[in-house]
Amino acid sequence: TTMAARGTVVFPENFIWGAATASYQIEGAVKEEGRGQSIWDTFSHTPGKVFEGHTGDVACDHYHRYRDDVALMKELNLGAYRFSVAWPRVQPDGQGAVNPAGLAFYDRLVDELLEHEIDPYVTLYHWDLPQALEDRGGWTDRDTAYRFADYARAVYDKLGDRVRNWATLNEPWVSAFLGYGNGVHAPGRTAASDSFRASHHLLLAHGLAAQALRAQGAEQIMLVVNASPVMTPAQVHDPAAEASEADAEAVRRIDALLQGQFLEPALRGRYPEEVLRARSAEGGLDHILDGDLETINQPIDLIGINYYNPTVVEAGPGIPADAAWPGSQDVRFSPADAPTTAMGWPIVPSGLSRLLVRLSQDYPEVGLMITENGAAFDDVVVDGRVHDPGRQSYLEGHLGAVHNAIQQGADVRGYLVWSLLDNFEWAFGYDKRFGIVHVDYESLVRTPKDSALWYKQVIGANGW
Ligand code: GBH
Repeated sequence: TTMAARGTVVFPENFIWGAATASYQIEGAVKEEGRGQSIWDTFSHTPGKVFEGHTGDVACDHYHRYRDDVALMKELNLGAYRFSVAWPRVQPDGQGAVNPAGLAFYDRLVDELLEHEIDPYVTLYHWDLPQALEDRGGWTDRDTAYRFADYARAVYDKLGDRVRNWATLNEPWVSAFLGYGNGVHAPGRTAASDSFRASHHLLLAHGLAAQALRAQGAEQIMLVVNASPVMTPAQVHDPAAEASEADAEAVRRIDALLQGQFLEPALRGRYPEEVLRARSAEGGLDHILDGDLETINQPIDLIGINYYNPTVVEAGPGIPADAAWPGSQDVRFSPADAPTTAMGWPIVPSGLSRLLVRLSQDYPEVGLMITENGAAFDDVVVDGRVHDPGRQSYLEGHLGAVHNAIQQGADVRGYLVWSLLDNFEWAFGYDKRFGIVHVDYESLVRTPKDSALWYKQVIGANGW
């Protein structure tokens, strides 16, 4: 039963409330029921790549505990749950016959969610590429995009009768530029030209998969991006602060590389000028074939927004170019004047309002969905309770920012907190905890944190 909020922050009637996770970060069971190896298995088992050699071998053991986890979601009032499908469970080598046992897991999970009246949001790719495909070039190889569309079709064949919401890729910027640019993520390759090739082939994969999903009858299709408003240091607290022409140019260029590079091809069928220029300087444009932009530009219904913090830049020499940002040679990435989370990321809720208002203006034909927002903090565990005031205030601030954006006219349909559970935080292993539910990695016991109990109330009241 839903009670209207008594306070001032009341969300629209059909606002969707939920939480998100990703396969490699929570499932474990990496060798079970025919699952093939992914690039993250290889990477996490390579010494020196992940904090203290942590791997996803066991993670939260969600593969075996999904029933309890769904019950927990229900207890927390969640109306939606975003999870990802591990491609190597479905196709151990990334192509060819499907592995029925692997697909059956997601089949059971979807049924369990629906029985609890929780709407599933399926992400087809959250970074666990089959290693066999990486061995043939991974995302730098054009063929991977076609293999992805086949895989998307196979997953839809199994789940499409019950799943309405489909995301193709999670954060293609991260896959391309951390995976093939600075090498902080799997597969750990480090060439600017490879990162741009990967980025284009990821987009092609998105377009081909969106086409396939639509043809099979998918109701809502989305692309999920790590969107971040780009601004100068002065604009963090004053959006109207003047910027020099050089600073404004740095802002435009990073904005184009971060989100224009993905949203413009997907929604407008073109690459921003800044991106074409950077690509020309780093390996050329020969991997962009005639017709690709038409394929990439498929009608979609929603943009999924993963927001954590703003990106603060100014023009400036003297900072060595980060390999994650080819094309940013004369841009300085600056700290924001703001408190930070345990990741060292600045806490700037107003950045989320600004981002949502702008994206809704730029792309009025699609809705927006917050597919991830949340924070890592050092929680305090006492007598069976987990106190996380930092996370609760982060969530309250950012939900307030979402509400504010909606009042300014942004078409925001829902909010999924990252993350349901503490989990394998990629290169940081289990050292950083993003969950609203604490996981004891020895006993694997789950304990809702104070922030989860607060979130449950907010959902129940549709605000506060
Ligand atoms: C999301 O990505 C992921 O989807 C999720 O799996 C993950 O657990 C969660 O966030 C928390 O990290 O300028 O090169 O230093 C994170 C998005 C984008 C955040 C890049 C860090 C810094 C890039 N990330 N950003 S860089």
